[in-house]
Amino acid sequence: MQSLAVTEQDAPRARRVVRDSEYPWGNTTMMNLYSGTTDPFSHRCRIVLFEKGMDFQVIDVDLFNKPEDIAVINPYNRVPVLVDRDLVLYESNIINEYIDERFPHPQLMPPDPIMRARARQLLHTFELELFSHIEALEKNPKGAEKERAHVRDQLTQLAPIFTKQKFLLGEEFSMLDVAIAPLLWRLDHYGIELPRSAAPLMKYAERIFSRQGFIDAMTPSEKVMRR
Ligand SMILES: N[C@@H](CCC(=O)N[C@@H](CS)C(=O)NCC(=O)O)C(=O)O
Repeated sequence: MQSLAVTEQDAPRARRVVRDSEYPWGNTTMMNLYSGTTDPFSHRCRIVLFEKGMDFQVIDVDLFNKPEDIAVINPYNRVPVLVDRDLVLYESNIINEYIDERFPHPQLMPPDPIMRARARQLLHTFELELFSHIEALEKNPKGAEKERAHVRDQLTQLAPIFTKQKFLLGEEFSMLDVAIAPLLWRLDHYGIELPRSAAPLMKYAERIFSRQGFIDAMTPSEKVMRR
């Protein structure tokens, strides 16, 4: 069995590294996120944790050398997985809504039920239209032409929104921006080139990339994905 211990040199201050003595459950008094170091879904959860700024621990998981323990805590054997005392959660959007409700400041889901329902609907659309293609792009970076073209076209369609507003739901950063940010960060990495008409989208992406929470949430492997 592989050890979950990691030795990242430039881990940000709030990000704690699991030691062998805490293996395999990390620190039982705070939230533990089992997170892939290059995984866009784990990246989403790290962004929310760092935006909230409370105490938590990120346990880095090397997906190329995945510890067998992940299958014990997630029947689908995937990351991210959040362990908060007795609660074990998987699926990035479900994890993120839980963190948002446990630590309401700053609130990332809209407070109004109608807007919240719309936000959930859009999160679902992102999964179907964008993130369902991630596996193909990750597994076959040189191929996957169809998937690359689909993601490019879908993102290009979003661009006009950002001529009118700063973020996906309006003037405030929200869970929708969290959900899409890891993909925007990986566009070069996946070989996705957007047309000139998508310039407002890229300006929006830079706005997200300059947030302290986004910067702190990145692993060293993610930092080098974008030139
Ligand atoms: N829908 C899931 C997707 C999670 C997922 O696909 N995780 C991948 C990494 S991209 C994984 O752990 N795959 C298992 C593996 O690579 O062995 C979520 O949002 O959390």
